[in-house]
Amino acid sequence: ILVTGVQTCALPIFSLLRNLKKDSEEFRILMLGLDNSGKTTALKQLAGEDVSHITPTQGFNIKSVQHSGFKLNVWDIGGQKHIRPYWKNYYANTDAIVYMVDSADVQRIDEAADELTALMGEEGLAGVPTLVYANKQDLLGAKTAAELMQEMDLVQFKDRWVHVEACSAKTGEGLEQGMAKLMEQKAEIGRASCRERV
Ligand code: G3D
Repeated sequence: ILVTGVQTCALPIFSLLRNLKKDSEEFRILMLGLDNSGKTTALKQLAGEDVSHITPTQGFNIKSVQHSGFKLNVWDIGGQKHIRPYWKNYYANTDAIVYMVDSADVQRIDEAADELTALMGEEGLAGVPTLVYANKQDLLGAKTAAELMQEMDLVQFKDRWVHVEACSAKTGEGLEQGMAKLMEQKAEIGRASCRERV
């Protein structure tokens, strides 16, 4: 049998993870990080979309995308002090924070850490599970996940689950593993709250 015209098409990561979440629920993620950390590249891998089709919110530079029951709001953190008060409008009902770090940009690790600490202090985001992507692992000199954990002092956040996953948004490696851990964590919280109610 001759099969023609078959295209191998990689499934977007959210499609693969769809079974890990309850069908009826929307899973709302805030993806943040310094400019150039790789958010747009990761977004493309996760949602499988051509990023040119993701419409930035006017004036805010916030990109939103919905896919397979996941909703992602993505923006650069750092600078933009005058519009920060408006960010709160996007915090509501956040299920998870994904924080992107350029592990190869050693000059800006402190800045990335400071911004994350400020974010973790936001009242509306208290206790929200946080996945930190140690991105750009394909680059020489990139800090490992363990190094970032230590240098960004990520163990200081006692009020929530924080996990660092090494990845390359460029190749896609590590992205799915990180998201799967986040979903498992969410499921675990769900089971625990069910047990409390019984
Ligand atoms: P941002 O949305 O956080 O600002 P982008 O970041 O996704 O626009 O990425 C910024 C630059 O980093 C892009 O390069 C992008 O290709 C690159 N990049 C993102 N992730 C990775 C990665 O895992 N490895 C490598 N090597 N590069 C990555 P350009 O040259 O287009 O500006």
